[in-house]
Amino acid sequence: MKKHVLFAFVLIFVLALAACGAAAPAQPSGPDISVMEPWSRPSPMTAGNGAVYMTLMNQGGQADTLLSVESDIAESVELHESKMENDVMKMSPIENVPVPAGGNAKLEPGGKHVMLINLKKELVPGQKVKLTLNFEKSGPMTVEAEIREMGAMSGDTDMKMDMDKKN
Ligand SMILES: [Cu+2]
Repeated sequence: MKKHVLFAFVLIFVLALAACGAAAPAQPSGPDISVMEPWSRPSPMTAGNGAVYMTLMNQGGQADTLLSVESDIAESVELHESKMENDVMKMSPIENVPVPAGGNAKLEPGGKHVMLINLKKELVPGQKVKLTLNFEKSGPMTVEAEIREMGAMSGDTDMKMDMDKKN
């Protein structure tokens, strides 16, 4: 009889623990990053280099920052931004890409992009480029960017529309 009572106590204890676990509050709301539609252009765009575009979405309650990108396909990978200067499109390296809480950051033609410097392999349409994105808070995230045929790009029209709006 005593053993039964003890067993009952242990059982209640275990059940209580399980209930606590289930009722524990969710993780504190940090950044919640998802990488939407990463894609690249076939090479050669500019000799030996390539560009990758994507949208970084943050559905979390805290901002995050894309600090760097790594890929085996190129000797080095940089974050760049293109800007029009005296009617000439120029691009320069940027430190990072901030992703606001509950917002997004767009990497797109004519704007910010991931620059693949000195490609080791050709970027062939239909194939994919593996990239590791390093975020300040979310840590590393691996994505595969689809290499899209030049003719099949809807991005170009969007870019022109965006640029018209700014003028
Ligand atoms: Cu660039």
